[in-house]
Amino acid sequence: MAHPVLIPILGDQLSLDLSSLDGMEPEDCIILMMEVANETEYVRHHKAKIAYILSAMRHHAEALRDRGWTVDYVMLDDPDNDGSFSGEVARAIERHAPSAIRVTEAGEWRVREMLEQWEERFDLPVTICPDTRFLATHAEFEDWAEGKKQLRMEFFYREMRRKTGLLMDGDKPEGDAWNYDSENRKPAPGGDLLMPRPIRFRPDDTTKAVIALVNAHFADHPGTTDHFRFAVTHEEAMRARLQFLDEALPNFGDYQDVMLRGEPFLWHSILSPYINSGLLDPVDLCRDVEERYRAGKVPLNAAEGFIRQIIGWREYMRGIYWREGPDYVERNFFGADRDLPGFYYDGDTRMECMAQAIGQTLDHAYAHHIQRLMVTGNFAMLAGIDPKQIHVWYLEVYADAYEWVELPNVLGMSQFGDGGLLASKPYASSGNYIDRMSDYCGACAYNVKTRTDEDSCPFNALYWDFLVRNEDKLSGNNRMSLAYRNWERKDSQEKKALRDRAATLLEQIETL
Ligand code: FAD
Ligand code: DLZ
Ligand code: SF4
Repeated sequence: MAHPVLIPILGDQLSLDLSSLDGMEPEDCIILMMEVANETEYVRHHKAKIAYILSAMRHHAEALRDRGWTVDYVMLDDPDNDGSFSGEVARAIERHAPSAIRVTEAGEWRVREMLEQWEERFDLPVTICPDTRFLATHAEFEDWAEGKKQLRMEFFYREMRRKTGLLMDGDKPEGDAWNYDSENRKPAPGGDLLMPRPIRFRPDDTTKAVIALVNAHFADHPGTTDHFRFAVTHEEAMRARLQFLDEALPNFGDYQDVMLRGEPFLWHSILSPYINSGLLDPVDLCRDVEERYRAGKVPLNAAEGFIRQIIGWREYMRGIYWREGPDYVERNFFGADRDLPGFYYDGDTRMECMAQAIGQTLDHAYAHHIQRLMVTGNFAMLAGIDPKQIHVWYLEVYADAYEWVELPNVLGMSQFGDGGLLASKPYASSGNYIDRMSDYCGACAYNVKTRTDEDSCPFNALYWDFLVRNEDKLSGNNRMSLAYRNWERKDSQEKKALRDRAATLLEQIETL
């Protein structure tokens, strides 16, 4: 092929209808896929996350070849591997003498800045195509956000409902309400409900080879590949999707916030790794969800709840990430600077909720939203952990974590590090919330009902201490006034006991 177009495809661009391929003919192009140390090591990704991405990349290369594309695939252990996207593009230019480069925009500022240098660096025309796997373009999000003091997801979500027509009844929302979240907070169910069991896909030879590679190269990274269960092909991801729609979706809404010991998956979809890396199309999935609602197979609160997570929260988080710029990661509203305790990396803590959430994370590179928000995220904020350190942890340990979605969820939503751009108040809570939504506290070494005893639940005293430490920053927030009034109602002895208990907990944080 004389002077083909070189099309680099990154590890989270595994969609067969990727924008960089649109309108191109296989006989004119070379696709370049690169396993590179820069990407596997810029944070210490969970072993199963790396294994998932590399195996999905290898299978995707085969799927593209089956469709007639020429794929130049660089393996991680290729002795000539340069270790970076730019270095590998440079080597590919030597191999193929391309006339131009076409690439779909990256999902991270770090990589976006790299792609933007290619034209000058390689002296070739470079087309950076918009990522059409998202509903809202950057310009649309900007237009929506323009001039608003607070960017509330709910209003953006309504725009996306109108744009897609999903769950719309003409101009009105289906059922006359936009949001059925108030129906989605049921506590933990009793034992008689049949729990869906997501398919565990058995590793094929490609995945087995990748797992061996990962364990050889990244032994010091968190997590394990022992429980590897991910789909790694488009077909497998479709099977996982079908199983979710059939078995878990009908109860998704009701038990969305529930946490149960030894049950990492509950009624969640576990589809985020596939959606974020391109194996599944998000809007297509939402259309299937709507269809099931219209066929009477799924209640409205479940269908609306699920669709809101995807066309609402997911799109909104992406909009915030790009709008706030590369310095968003530096924000630290509370000036929190405590180091992340070691138990985030081994799950070795007597706090049952933390041990469960972290333990399943290390096993499966997965925890559901409420575990991320109200357990590990809540604890970090209450304890005053440096938001950058907790951001890196989330980016490392979850198979679905790419900075465009992880950072606004962690820094904005869970740590209130942006001072309320994204959330109207901090998601801070005592152990009471965790007790209501889970069966963790009954099995815990700490007592959720008390606050200042030696065995009192750490979340309780830390909650009040967090409020008092940050009073100057939060007391003006209307949504916090009840909490501050409750603090003021306490007598000075109780206040002192709570603050003393919190000081002891923070001193001993590594041993909690
Ligand atoms: P389900 O509960 O089945 O939800 C369905 C889908 O909705 C998900 O697959 C996902 O695509 C989407 N979704 C739901 N909530 C969100 C949200 N807040 N933001 C974006 N998409 C959402 N999600 C990621 O995809 N990557 C991350 O790195 C990530 N980090 C998070 C960190 C914190 C502190 C918090 C609180 C949330 C984070 N989330 C992240 C959002 C959410 O927790 C995960 O999307 C969800 O747990 C994935 O599991 P699931 O596929 O079973 O989701
Ligand atoms: C996360 C990740 C990892 C672990 N490894 C690779 C890789 O070897 N090659 C690759 O193309 N992509 C990888 N990725 C995903 C990239 O980090 C992601 O595509 C960029 O951050 C852009 O969002
Ligand atoms: Fe978590 Fe406190 Fe409940 Fe223990 S008692 S599980 S630390 S909330």
